[in-house]
Amino acid sequence: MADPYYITTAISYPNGRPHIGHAYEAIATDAIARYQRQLGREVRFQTGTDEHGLKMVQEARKRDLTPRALADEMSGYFKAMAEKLEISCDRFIRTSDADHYRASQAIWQAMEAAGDLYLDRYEGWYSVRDEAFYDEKELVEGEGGAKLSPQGTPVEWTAEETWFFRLSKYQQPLLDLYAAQPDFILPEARRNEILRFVEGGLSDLSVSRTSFDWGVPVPGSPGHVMYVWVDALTNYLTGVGYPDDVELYETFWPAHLHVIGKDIVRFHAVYWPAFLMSANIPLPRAVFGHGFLLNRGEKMSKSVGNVTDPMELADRFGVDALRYFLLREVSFGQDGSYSEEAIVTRCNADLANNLGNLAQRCLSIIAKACGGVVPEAGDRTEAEDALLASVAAAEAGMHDAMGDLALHTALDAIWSAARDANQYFADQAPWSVRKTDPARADTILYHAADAVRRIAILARWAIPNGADKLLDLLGQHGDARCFEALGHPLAPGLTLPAPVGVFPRLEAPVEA
Ligand code: ME8
Repeated sequence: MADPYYITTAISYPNGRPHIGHAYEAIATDAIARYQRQLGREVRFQTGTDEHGLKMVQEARKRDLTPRALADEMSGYFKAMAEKLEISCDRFIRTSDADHYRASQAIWQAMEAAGDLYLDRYEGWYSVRDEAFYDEKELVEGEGGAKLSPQGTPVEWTAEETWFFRLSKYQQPLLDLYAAQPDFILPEARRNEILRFVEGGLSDLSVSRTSFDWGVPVPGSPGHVMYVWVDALTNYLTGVGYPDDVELYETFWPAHLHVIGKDIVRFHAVYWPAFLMSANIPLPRAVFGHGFLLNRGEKMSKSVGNVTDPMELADRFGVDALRYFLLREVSFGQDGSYSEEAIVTRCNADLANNLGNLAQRCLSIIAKACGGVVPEAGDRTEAEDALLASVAAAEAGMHDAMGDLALHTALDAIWSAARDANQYFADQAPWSVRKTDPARADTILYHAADAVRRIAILARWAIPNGADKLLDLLGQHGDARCFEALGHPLAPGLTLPAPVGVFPRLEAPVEA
């Protein structure tokens, strides 16, 4: 396999259980990783947990646990979620892993060797919730005159001796980077925010802490642990063997895409490339800041009590339904809203009534009327030509959309062919044609089955379970599930297993 591709999610803070925003990011990134695999690329996909920092220390204290015990427990939930949601990661990294300490210390030493780290006293505002330092000018006023970060989180005054990173030195190199690589920050709106921020000037960044010890020790500086974002961002390098596994590193670094949420674009598009420039490490090709998921249009928060457990949704509606809904309904890059009713409506329309119904009807007739063997196709009529053209247009539309990371548009293109295939089947009515012209009925059944096969291959990166079940029912294995297989027709004469329903109808939630 050639053409390596490295993609990552952000790593989540395991200071609580995963919520649907975490699930969304993992699903979207997984969809892109699977798409790239179906193209035949050698993909490496990493996700995991970000376990150091003050936020973890404080939450552990509240629960009377050590930070490590808290991380062990909660990281387990994130791992279980990844498994349940069919997240096809090659590594689930924990920043408490030993090789991650090694990588973080190596990048630190490289930045130090470049003359970019110096010891000084830090005095300024810190938000534990964001694990971020803010300039006075960035703060906003909250209720009762309280000072809040631009994200609306509380800030506290901190004063301690820390190591500083010469971020100010990288203002111009960063602006040059954004100009030379307009696709470095995606989508465009996020790029503009970052441009404005960097053009406004960059202060040096405090990159170590002495007031707690839950972090990666700063090499040669007892009492200092690294600022959590220095080690967190380095996870992307750890996962490809930096600094020891040269072969893995050279195969996959620089990363093709870091998928993250819109609230942490600054860390990925400013700090991260600056650290890498300093350490003389090539930069990732792109950072995509997706939108936030809102519960019925409202921000999720523990106090409002509308934080949804993604595992419950997956149990209730099925993994494919949850994945399909999130990928189809949210414009990738923008905020999106979800509700149980919306999941039911969307999935019943597109999965149960459309693709699932077509597959079920077509395969049952093949089972009954053709002895479960894919029939021979006779001469094509205009109807078959139109169906084939619709599926070919879906394929082209999907690739175009995926080139722009417009996952929702890619699915829309595929489902336009699914609608056409359903219409074809209803119009051609093979069950009634069979009575007068069995050869023509065979042709219709063949083309309907081939359309299902093609649509399942096209949609497999989004709904891996259901698509694979359809492809099982169509006798398609292994390589026959990659996009390359779209270049070949379905083989007549293939004996198929007994058909079963693939996408169950979902029940609407009962009003409380
Ligand atoms: O930020 N909708 O961790 P995190 C969509 N550890 N995405 C959401 C979301 C929502 N409602 N809420 C959060 C961190 N996210 C750091 C990252 S990376 C080196 C370190 C996204 O657990 C969020 O934007 O707060 C981020 O990309 C990811 O979930 C983890 O968030």
